[in-house]
Amino acid sequence: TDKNLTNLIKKYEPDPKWEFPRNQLEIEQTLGEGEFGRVLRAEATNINGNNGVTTVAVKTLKDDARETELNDLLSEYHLLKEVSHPNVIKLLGVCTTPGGPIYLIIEYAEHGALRNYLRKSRNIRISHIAQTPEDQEGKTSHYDEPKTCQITPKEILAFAWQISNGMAYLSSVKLVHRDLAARNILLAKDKICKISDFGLTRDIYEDNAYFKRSKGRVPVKWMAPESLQDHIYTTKSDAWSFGILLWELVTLGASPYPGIAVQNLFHLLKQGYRMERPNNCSPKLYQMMRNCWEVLPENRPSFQVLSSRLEKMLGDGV
Ligand code: ACK
Repeated sequence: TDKNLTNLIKKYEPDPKWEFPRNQLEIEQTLGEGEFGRVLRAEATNINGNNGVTTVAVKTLKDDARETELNDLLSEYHLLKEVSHPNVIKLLGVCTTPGGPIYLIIEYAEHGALRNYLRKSRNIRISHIAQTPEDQEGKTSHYDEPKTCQITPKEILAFAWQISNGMAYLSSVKLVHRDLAARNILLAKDKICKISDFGLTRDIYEDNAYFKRSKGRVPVKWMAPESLQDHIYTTKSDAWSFGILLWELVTLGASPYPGIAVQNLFHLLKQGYRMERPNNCSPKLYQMMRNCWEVLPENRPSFQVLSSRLEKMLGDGV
């Protein structure tokens, strides 16, 4: 239709406020790769009011990406332009002019994806040993070095609180994430959580959490029953996903509903089945998960309520 065409043209129109010269961007390495997308690390000179060189992350498409992936990347760009919160990933610039690949330049998160970080924290010793050069040379490794990367229960709560704060902000500006999961949270300097990959970018990256459908991959195990059944997405379906994210946090990045096939999940949820309390999870935090997994969306807590409860739990040390 005419309206769609107008929107499309608008999407491709360079915005001088955000446009960044490609020759001021020095690509250094690939951080991650999906089916059609790629995240690169780069050094940007004089970007977004920062004088000198800034390490940034660059989202781009692979050569075989289709029109839809391009659209998704541009959608994310236009969405990111409008948001600003310490717990939401920040847009720094964009390269959309002809004569080169499309680059979405976002802030660099030094600890990478939260899910990977949580999983790495489980066997920090092993990964540490494997990486020491002394190891390769056959010398003694830093075996007794303190586990500086170990995650404490308090940190888990702090992560949950930060993510909830970011989500409260997004819901206040009427944005529904639709793909809230630990793999889409980035961990920046000082262990600050940044919600990322929102908009329609969810089918860019390969992940077996997604169930193939005509519209791409669907993160079934993070989805509320009403999203699975009627494709309804609201801040309350985001709250359901947040409950799953809490479970990912306490299990240090485990895959939800272990042993359950995605095909059976909807039926089980309808029957009232829910994941049980993980061993190391406090009853209070588990109660929060269960509140998020209420079958009726209106019975789930808002992110404002979740934030204040988490804040109180942080203060009480439970
Ligand atoms: O854990 P990671 O290294 O952190 O693996 C994923 C990978 O790219 C695919 O998403 C990394 N990544 C994505 N965005 C950023 C970013 N803004 N800063 C740092 N790493 C990023 C992520």
